[in-house]
Amino acid sequence: MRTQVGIIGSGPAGLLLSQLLHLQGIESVVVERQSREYVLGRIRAGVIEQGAVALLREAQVHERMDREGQIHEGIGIAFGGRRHRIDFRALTGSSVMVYGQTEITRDLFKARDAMGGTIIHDAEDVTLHDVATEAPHLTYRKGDDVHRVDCDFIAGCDGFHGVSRRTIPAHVLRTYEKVYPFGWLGVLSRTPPVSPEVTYNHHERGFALCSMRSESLSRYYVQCSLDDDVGQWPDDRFWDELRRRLPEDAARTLVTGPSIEKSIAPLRSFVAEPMRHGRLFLAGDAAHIVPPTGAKGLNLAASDVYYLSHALVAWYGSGDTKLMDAYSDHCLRRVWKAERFSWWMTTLLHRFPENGPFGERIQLAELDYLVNSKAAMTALAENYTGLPY
Ligand code: RFL
Ligand code: PHB
Repeated sequence: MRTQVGIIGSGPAGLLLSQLLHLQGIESVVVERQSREYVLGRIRAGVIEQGAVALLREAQVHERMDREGQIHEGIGIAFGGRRHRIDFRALTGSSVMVYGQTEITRDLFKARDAMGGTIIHDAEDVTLHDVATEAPHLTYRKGDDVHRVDCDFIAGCDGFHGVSRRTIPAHVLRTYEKVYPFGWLGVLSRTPPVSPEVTYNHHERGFALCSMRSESLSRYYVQCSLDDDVGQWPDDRFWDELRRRLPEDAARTLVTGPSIEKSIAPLRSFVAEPMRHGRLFLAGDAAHIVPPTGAKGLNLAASDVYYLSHALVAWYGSGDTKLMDAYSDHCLRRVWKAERFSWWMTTLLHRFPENGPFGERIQLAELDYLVNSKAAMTALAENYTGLPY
């Protein structure tokens, strides 16, 4: 098989790239290791920045998002038993969209299917070849048959555990990493959210996040130990722990119910540089990971895809390599700022036992400063709603 751009991974990065390229007359083939059911079963991000919303509109997959997504003009930060509001609209004139990554992925699959896009699922042993030449190709196995896709470029959109980044020789790739000593236990439940806005809770027992997908679907997380396993967290224990970490009025009004999904995610900061090697371009989690505290992972995947789609459109349009040559630098400037913000939010809000009582007092002082300083709140609002592309 031959195509113009071979895309590895059908997460939001791969599907969005494929869709944007198609609308510009550039053909691609998406090769995915998992089944479609598996990809659509993953519950992940929920907060979409303005820039990503605009890109989803450009990709013509905005109809349901505009109908069902919620525009949020602020978030809550709770500590010391009180909730404080950061008013994005008043501070920056901006807002975010609350709409699940699962729904974005579903919308993108639907659009790709409607436009005749090729997405190959259950592709095993995906391997990249000759990426440093002008004729790269990839191979994959389905059952006993090995297939080959020849292309002009390969986009590695296969997430943190994918194969693309590992194809770049070790002497070319620099990696930067920070692993946090805790995880997030997440629960999705068909209950009305405790607050109409996403609320980040600092508590001496550990961090808790109250989020939502709709007026009747809640998403909650509690900081947990890396040794924990979901089996140790029956629903009752989860709700009790969450309640203990919320301000009293929220704890009192929290509506509980059976969990629909429950999972534990470790927290990590990671960046790989450069994001391009020859004709291979990394995008999204394949190149960088942020802890979810800043809600930046999916949004960074979208900004990478923005830069990559523009670079490919310029190359196919006029042979211009300027944007392609600048791809890694353009992405990384934005990536590192989101890395900083996500690290800062994580450091501010979680319990780090090794920091001791002094560290906890410093956190509380910073939180108190944050919610009483217009400058500090504006900086948070600017970063949370999304820095410009
Ligand atoms: P994905 O979504 O991981 O997709 C990669 C795809 O590649 C496939 N794949 C392969 N295919 C072929 N061959 C191989 N060898 C392959 N290896 C892997 C995988 O099956 C998969 O389908 O990466 P992408 O597209 O870069 O998208 C990134 C986002 O998914 C991620 O950054 C966000 O989910 C992070 N994130 C959040 N981001 C936000 O912007 N806002 C949030 O509120 C937010 N909350 C979260 C999050 C991530 C979380 N977890 C579980 C990691 C909350 C959580 C709990
Ligand atoms: C979510 O709704 O899943 C969510 C919201 C905000 C975050 C992380 C996850 O920072």
